[in-house]
Amino acid sequence: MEILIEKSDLTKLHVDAIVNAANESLLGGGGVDGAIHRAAGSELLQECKKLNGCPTGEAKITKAYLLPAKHVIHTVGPIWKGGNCNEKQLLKNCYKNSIRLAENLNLESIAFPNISTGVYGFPKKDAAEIAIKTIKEEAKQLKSIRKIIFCIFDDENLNIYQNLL
Ligand code: AR6
Repeated sequence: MEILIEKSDLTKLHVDAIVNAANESLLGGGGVDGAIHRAAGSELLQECKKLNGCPTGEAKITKAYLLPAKHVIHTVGPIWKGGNCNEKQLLKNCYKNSIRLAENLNLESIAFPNISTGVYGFPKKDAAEIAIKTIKEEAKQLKSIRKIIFCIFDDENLNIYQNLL
């Protein structure tokens, strides 16, 4: 079992599943969500329309179409509202539910973006601590997943993850 940090674009990774930091509509948006939909092509949106959205903290899976990954796991991070609206637990749920979904489908590799740390404004260090702690806890129970990548896009998150891992 490997847990890795990789500074790259999530849409370029050859893994069984990439995780999308989506919104509750699952109908696309900016940031990594926009990049994933652009790279996957319009069939991804067609499949997402059939999912009837996704509550914050939960996760749903689709095919990945034109992406090099095999699947996209769409999860919805919390919008940061100051920390008293259950944001930490909801962010934990995103990592937990996404990796369990991948494990239940016998996938072997998964890559996460830094969920909620862009437009949704979650403090980056707190988000990284939650992400790493949750994945390490989950890793103890995993059988099929052999490789977990934290795919990092910006230097601030890269510094934080390098210090924490
Ligand atoms: N590959 C990897 N990481 C990326 C990429 C990429 N191509 N592009 C951005 N990031 P954000 P959120 C990083 O804003 O905060 C969307 O509109 C970025 O540096 O994409 O969860 C959705 O539709 C940041 O660290 O997601 C929602 O409405 C991280 O991805 C809303 O944004 C997350 O930033 C979700 O906000």
